[in-house]
Amino acid sequence: MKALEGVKILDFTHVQSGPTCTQLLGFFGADVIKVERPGVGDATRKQLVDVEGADSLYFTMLNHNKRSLTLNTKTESGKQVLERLVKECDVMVENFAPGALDRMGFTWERIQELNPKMILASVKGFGPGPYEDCKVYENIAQCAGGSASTTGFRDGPPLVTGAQIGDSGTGLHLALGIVTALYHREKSGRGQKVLAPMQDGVLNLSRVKLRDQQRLQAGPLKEYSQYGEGIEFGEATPRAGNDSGGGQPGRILKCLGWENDPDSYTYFITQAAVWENICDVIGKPEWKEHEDFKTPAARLPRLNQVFSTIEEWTMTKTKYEVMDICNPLNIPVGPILSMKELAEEPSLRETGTIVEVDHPERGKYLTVGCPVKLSDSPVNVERSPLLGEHTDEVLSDVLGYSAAEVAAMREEGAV
Ligand code: CAO
Repeated sequence: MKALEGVKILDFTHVQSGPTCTQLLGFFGADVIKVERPGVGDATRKQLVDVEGADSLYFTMLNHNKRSLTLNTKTESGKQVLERLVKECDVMVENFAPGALDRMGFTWERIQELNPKMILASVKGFGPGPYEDCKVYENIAQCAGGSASTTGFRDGPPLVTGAQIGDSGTGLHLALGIVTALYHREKSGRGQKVLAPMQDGVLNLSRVKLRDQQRLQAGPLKEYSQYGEGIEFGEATPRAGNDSGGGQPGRILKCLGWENDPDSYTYFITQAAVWENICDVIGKPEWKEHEDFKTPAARLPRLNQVFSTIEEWTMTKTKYEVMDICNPLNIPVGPILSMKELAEEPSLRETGTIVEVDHPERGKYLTVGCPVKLSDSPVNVERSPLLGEHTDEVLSDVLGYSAAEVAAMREEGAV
C-alpha cells in the first residue's frame, strides 16, 4: 500500500508550480485527478514542443501519476461536475491567477459548504499585501524572494538560478502544507486553506542570506571573497559568486580540460577539520604551521591566495580524480555535473531518481522520478495522461455518471 493511497486530489493546477506539488502526491500514491479545459488543457502541453503533435516534455515531466479529466467549469453542467468533485475529493490544489477560483463561483465559503473536510491548497505569487493580485512566474519569484539579489558575482547583475526554486520549490512547500493539513484533519475533522506564496517559498530557501543581512550590522562578512579583497560592504547582503554560504570557505575551481569542457570544474571546501590533509594534497605542507594559514581566521583575508593555490593542483586533475583523491582524505569536494552526465549516471537510474518512461505519442523519454524515498511506499512512475484520457473513467467510477449523461455533457462542450 502506498503512503497516500485513498487520498483523492482534485488537481486544478497548471504550468509548473502546482503540477510539481500534485505530481509528488501522485508519486506517494494519491489519486490525482487533473482538471483541464476541453480541447485546450494545461498550456504547457503545447509549449516548447520537440515532437510535433505530442505533449511536450515540459508537460510530461511535470504530470506523471495523474488522471486527466476535461471539464469546462464555466458551463452549468461543468459547474455541477465540479461541485460533485469537491464533495468527493480530500484536497483541491490550484495555482490560478488571484481571484480566478472565486470568479468560477468556488469561493472558500462555498467549498466549505460543499465539503467541510476539504483542504484547499493554493500557490500564489505573493501572500496578502500590496502585490497579492499580481501574476507571477518562476523568475519573478526568484527576484522578489531575495534569491536573484544574492546570486551572481558582485560586479555583475543579479542572476536567476537554473534550479526552479520559485515553481518547483513552492510546489514542495505546498505539498508539505497539504500533508500537514491532512494530518491535522485526522484530529480536527475539518479541512483548512493552505497557501504557499512563491515569494515566501524563495525567501525561505534564501534564509541564510537574511542571516547575513543581519550579521552585516556587526561588521564585514569575513567568509565573503570581497572581505579579503578589501572591498567595502554596502547596506544589503551582496552577491557572493561561488563563495560557500557556510562557515567553511569553498569555491568552484578549474579542473583538467576546463579550456574545452564548460563543466570541467569541482567545488572545493576548505573544511577546517581537514586543513592539514588539504595542505598535503596540494603540496603545501608548510602551510600547516604557517601563521598566515594555519587557522581559519588567518586564512579568511587570504582566500583568493588559498584557492588559487588549490586550483593550481585541481587543474592537473579531472573533476573525478579530484573526487577520488580527496574523498578518502575526508576533504569535501564535488564535481560540476552536466545534465548529460546526470542523465547517464547509473546510480541515479538504480535508485529511480532518473527514470525512462514510455509515452504513446512521443516514445521513450527521461524524467526525474520521486526524489524522496519512503521504504514502505515504493514509487512507480507512470506516464502523464493524454488530454481527457480519463474523463469517462472519472465521471463514471468516481462520480457515478451514466454513459448517456457523459455523452450529453460532451455534446454540450462541458467535458
Ligand atoms: N474551465 C473553464 N475555465 C478555466 C478552466 C476550466 N477547466 N481552467 C482555467 N480556467 C480559466 C480561469 O477560470 C481563468 O478565467 P478568468 O480569468 O476569466 O477568471 C482563466 O482560465 C485563466 O486562468 P489563469 O489566470 O490562472 O491563467 P493565466 O494564463 O492568465 O495566468 C499564471 C497564468 C501562472 C501567471 C497565473 O495562473 C498565476 O499567477 N498563478 C499563480 C502563481 C503561479 O502558480 N505561478 C507559477 C506558474 S509556473 O511558472
